[in-house]
Amino acid sequence: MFKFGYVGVVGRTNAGKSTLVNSLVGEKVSIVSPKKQTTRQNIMGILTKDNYQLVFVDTPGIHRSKNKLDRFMMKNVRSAIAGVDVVLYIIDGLRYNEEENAYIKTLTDSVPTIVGISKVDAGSYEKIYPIISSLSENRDIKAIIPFSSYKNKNLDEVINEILKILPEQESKNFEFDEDMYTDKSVRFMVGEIIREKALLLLNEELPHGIAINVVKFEEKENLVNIDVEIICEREGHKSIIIGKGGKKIKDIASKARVEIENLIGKKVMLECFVRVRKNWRNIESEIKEVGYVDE
Ligand SMILES: Nc1nc2c(ncn2[C@@H]2O[C@H](COP(=O)(O)OP(=O)(O)O)[C@@H](O)[C@H]2O)c(=O)[nH]1
Ligand SMILES: [Mg+2]
Repeated sequence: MFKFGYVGVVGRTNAGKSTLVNSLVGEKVSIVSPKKQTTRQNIMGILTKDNYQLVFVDTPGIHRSKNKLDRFMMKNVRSAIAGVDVVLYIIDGLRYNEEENAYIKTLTDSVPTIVGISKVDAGSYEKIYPIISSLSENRDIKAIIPFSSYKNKNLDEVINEILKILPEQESKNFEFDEDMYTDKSVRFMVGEIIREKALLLLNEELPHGIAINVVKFEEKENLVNIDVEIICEREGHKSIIIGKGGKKIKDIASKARVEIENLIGKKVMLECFVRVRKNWRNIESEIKEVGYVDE
C-alpha cells in the first residue's frame, strides 16, 4: 500500500517551519535566518520513501500586511492551506501566544491539522506542558508533537502522524519524480542562497527591502557563469550592501558561491551588482519583475 499527500506547513514567522522542512526532506529546500519573513513564497520540499511521498509546502509566516509584498506572502499562505491534505501548524516553543489558538481553530474547522511545538532543544519541558494543555482544549487537533529540528527529535513522530491521516492507495500515485526534492528551479535556488547570505550579513532593517534577480545563468561544460542584481530601495542602502571598498558584497558573494557550487556540482563564476528600485515592494510590476509571480 502507498500513501501520497500535500502537507501545508504554516505558523508565525520564525517559528522554525523552513528548518523543519529542510530536516524532514534532508536537503536545503528553503533558506533560514533569524530575521522575520525570510521565506517569501511557497516552496515545496518533497520526501520520497519506498511506500510514500509527502510534499511539504513551506509558506511565508503569518503576519500583518503592511505593503503589497506582504499581501503577496499572505496570499501564498492561504493558497497553501486551500490545496493540501494535512496542515502542520508550527508553534514556536520559545514564543507561544494563546492568540494562536483562534487561528488554529479556523484550520481544524477545514483541514486535518497537526500541531508541532518547535525548538524543544532550547526550552524546558515545563514551558511546553502549559502549551499542550492550552491546545488540548481543541479536540479537533489530530496530534500535538513537541520536536526539535536541530536535535532530530520526534521528527519520525511528525511523519507518522501525517501518514495516519492520509488514505491508503493501491498504486504508487506519486506526483513527483522520486529523485526530485523541490519544485523550484536551480536558478530560483541560486537567488535564494544569495538572499540568505545577504540576510545573514546585513543589519536588521535592510534585508526586508532586498530582492535578488538572477539576470544571467549560463551553463558551460564544467563552469557556470551567473550574474545577479541585488535590488534595494534606496541609494543609501546600496552603499551599505557594497560596503567599504566593496567588502560586504564580496563577502555575500563568496559565501553564496561556495553553497551554489555544492548545489550545482560545478565551478561557479558569480558576479553581483546592486541596483536601486525605489519602493519596489509597493509596485506590482516590480514585485513580479523580481520573481514574485502569482501562480
Ligand atoms: N534552538 C532551535 N532553533 C531553531 C530550530 N529550528 C529553527 N530554529 C531557529 O529559528 C529561527 C527561524 O527559523 P526558520 O526555519 O527560518 O523559521 P520560519 O520563519 O518559521 O521558516 C532561525 O534562527 C533558526 O535557526 C530548532 O530546532 N532549535
Ligand atoms: Mg521560513
